[in-house]
Amino acid sequence: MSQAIETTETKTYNNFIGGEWIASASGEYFENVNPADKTDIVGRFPKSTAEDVDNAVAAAKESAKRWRLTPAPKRAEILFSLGEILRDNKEVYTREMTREMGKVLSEAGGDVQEAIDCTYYTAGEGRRLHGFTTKAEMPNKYAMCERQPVGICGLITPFNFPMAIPSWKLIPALVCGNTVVIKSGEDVPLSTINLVKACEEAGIPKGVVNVVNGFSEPGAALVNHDDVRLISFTGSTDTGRIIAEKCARDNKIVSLEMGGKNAIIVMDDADIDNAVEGSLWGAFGTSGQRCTASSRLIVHKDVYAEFTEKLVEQAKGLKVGNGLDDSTDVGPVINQQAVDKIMGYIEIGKNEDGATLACGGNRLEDGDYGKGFFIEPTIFTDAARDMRVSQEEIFGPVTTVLPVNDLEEAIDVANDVKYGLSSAIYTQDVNEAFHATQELYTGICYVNAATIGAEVHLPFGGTKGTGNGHREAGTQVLDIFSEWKAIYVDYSGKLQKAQIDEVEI
Ligand code: UN1
Repeated sequence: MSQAIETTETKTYNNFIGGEWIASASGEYFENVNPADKTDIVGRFPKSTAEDVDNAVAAAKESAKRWRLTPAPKRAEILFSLGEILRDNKEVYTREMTREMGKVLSEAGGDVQEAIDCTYYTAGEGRRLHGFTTKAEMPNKYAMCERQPVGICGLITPFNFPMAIPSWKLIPALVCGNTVVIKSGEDVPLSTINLVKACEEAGIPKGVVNVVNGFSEPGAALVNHDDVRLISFTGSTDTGRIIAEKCARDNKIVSLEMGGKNAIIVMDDADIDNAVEGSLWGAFGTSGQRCTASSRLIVHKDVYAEFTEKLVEQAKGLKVGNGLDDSTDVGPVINQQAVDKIMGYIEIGKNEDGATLACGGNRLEDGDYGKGFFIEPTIFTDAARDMRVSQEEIFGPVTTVLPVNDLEEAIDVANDVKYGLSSAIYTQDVNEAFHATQELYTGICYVNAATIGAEVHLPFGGTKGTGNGHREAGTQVLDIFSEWKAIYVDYSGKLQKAQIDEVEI
């Protein structure tokens, strides 16, 4: 395992409010630590308060009219410049992301690429933002529909996709003509700051994009702020529920992306090597810290032994280490709290009647591993559907293998969780594949691929406990960040009463 970056002087970063980089009103800072090496301090970031949020919202309010009245194609032009800046700095952002978040360099590069893709794709909407026209009931009357911005948007982002997820929220919010306050993920503030610095450089006017860093205080202040019209949140189901309740009381628009317990079904006719490779990638990529992670592998009994043997053997060969080292397959998890939660679930799995710990199960602490938060790729085999490790989101490098007798049972097991983000099936049978895509009740479904790796031009989100019915990405995200306005133009020059007047034909 390579040494982490040498710590020279620790850099201090600030909030971005009204176009200025300023300290928190608290005057306090917190340290952002490299999860692969706790001695490596990535930077000091403002520990923001409700007062900082007030200032950021005031700045967003001040700039709202100017940005709303900027023609959407012009907003898009600025966003295309932003895309270029992100593309030009991809390498720097990638390394800084791995250093603060831990995921391996190739995956951090993918995260930045997802932000670039999102920016280019969504900027294009500035020249579409399609509405529609239709026929009015009355003669000499015109009817049409268009999107209008919602106002000030509060964006609360998680640690696992430090640039992609902020971009999924920020770019559509901006193209629709809203102004925003972002509360960055406390473990990964630098990637948000990099994104926002790029916004500044691209020429987005002062006050349109604001960032406050810190913990729950600024997050709660944003949710509670009277001038914030919309909250877009990605994170845990527990926090999401609290946010949703608060937003309901205040009549705010709220969009939630929360947990997952995503299943891959492996059928008896599947290409087993392909299924094993996909399962390893889906379960242990990003150390399992994806909402889309393949945390359940539902395997037909006729190929169960072969699949499980290959899976376990290859999982044992994965190299855990610092994500900055090119030979690493699986990086650290994000922090001590994550270690405690994941190790807690591993204990639960070990004690659950019937499940077998087939590999992994340990925190790695020898030598350089002791400096970070490393957990071995862990597989429980012979699991039953109702076990806690088969039901609850672990958000770490842990997956569960469940044997089934046929496709119907596999689909039933796959759907039998409270979440519904992503699902997958490996099979060579086109009938089975299509049947599964219809019956798996998730927002995303893959055939002969793992549950991870969604692309930005398709809708992203889940059913049941994963969300509240919204979809990010694609054009569907525009329904979060804009509201419809129906416009009627009566050019008859007289009073015409819809639903009441008889129309002569
Ligand atoms: C998440 O884990 O919240 O589909 C986002 C994927 C990525 C995004 C994951 N494109 O796995």
